[in-house]
Amino acid sequence: MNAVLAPRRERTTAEWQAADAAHFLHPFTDFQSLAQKGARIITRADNIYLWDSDGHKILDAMSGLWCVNVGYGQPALVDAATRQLKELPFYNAFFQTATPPAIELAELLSEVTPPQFNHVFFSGSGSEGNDTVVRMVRRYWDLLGRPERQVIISRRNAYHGSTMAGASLGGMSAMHAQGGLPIPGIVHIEQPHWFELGRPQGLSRDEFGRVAAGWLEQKILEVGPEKVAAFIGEPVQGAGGVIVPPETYWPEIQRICDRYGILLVSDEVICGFGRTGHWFGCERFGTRPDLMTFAKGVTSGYIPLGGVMVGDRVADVLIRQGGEFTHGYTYSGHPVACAVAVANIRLIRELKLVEHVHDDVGPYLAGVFEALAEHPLVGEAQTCGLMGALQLVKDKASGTPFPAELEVGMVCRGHCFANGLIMRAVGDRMIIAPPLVITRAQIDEMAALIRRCLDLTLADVRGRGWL
Ligand code: PXG
Repeated sequence: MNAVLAPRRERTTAEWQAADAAHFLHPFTDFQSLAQKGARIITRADNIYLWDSDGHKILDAMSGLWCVNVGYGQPALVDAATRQLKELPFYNAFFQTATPPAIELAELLSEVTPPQFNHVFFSGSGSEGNDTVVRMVRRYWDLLGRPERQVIISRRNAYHGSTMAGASLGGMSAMHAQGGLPIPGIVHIEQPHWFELGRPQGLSRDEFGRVAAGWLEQKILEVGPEKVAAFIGEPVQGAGGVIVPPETYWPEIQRICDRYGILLVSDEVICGFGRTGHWFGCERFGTRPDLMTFAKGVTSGYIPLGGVMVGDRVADVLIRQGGEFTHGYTYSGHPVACAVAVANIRLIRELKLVEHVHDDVGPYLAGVFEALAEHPLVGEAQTCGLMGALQLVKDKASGTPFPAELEVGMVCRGHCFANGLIMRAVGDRMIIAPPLVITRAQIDEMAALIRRCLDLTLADVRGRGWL
């Protein structure tokens, strides 16, 4: 047989783990501790379930990494990729060329995004998309003769990616501590996290939303309004722990951006493509962003693709006054990735997944989480569309957290893994974002697993004398 086409050699889990530890540096991983434990090897998937190399079935309540919106095993996406790979596996979009899938996707994206978006700049990932945002925002103000407008305001505990610009925009202190970040011209304000910041002060959610948005205005005045280029935020902070902001927050942020004429950038890498029960998170919260970063759900993660939707305000300046924008990636508009994205968006439409989340499973999940909020370990339960968070606390009545060093979230996550559920821990916040195709019956199945793992965590925490 042709060696290139030889089937993958079957190996035991231990063999995979040994080869993995010997050669593969994983992202966001303590290499030594992984080598000791051995990686979990995922070998196949279908719908909302994964199987590992020992044959265990796992309910994937994280959609891979917030991305498999249409669920695993959708033949339409596989066929789109196969067809495009055969017809034209690659050509670039530099030097005044284009390919049909990239043009089709650009057209389709302007249909499904809010009306101000009629242009797109493609990248290979969300991080690259946010690098493009930084370059484009500064280019915009340069072209308008305002080069001093350089500063981009973001938020603590935001996640905007892992490149130099993405990690700088993000507000993760552990990331800033490595590599001399943030890069110049990026500053942060506090996040709109009511449970952590508003509740202890006795503020209602709505009062706190206005206070938290006010921090943006304070920062603009501190930096000098003539120096501020843009504000960037995730509609709901995802990696930060599914922090659903108060309803008063985003309208006030929009008002402040308008007042000072600064660009509003919505990072929709997680919230886009139906996650919140709307096509995009900005529609859920009523903002009119000038730029919108996307990735993940655009292809349901079947193949890497990201980009930036460019609103008319910015596109008009870039196109009419622009000249060459000296920026782009080899894979900007990759034909196979774009063909998969086109199929994915058509499938989201055909299956009416946005409506499914908005009218059916989103409200159903909210009810299920309300019930889980009764659990003695849960201090707060929040959902938005098909995202959910359970804040684990030591004392339910007062909302007192566990000491961080106990890592109670990790204890709970361990029980989830052992019980066939992938749910993430961000500190002591347990989070989920299941595929949008999930049914009510599957939500019940997930909720039963979550409840069992909360009970096991409670017993564990009591057993260790932490309660
Ligand atoms: N913006 C947001 C809002 C994201 O969530 C990125 C940008 C970067 O996208 P790329 O494609 O470059 O990874 C993300 C990515 C987690 C986790 O632990 C979340 C992400 C990535 C890795 C881990 O929740 N989000």
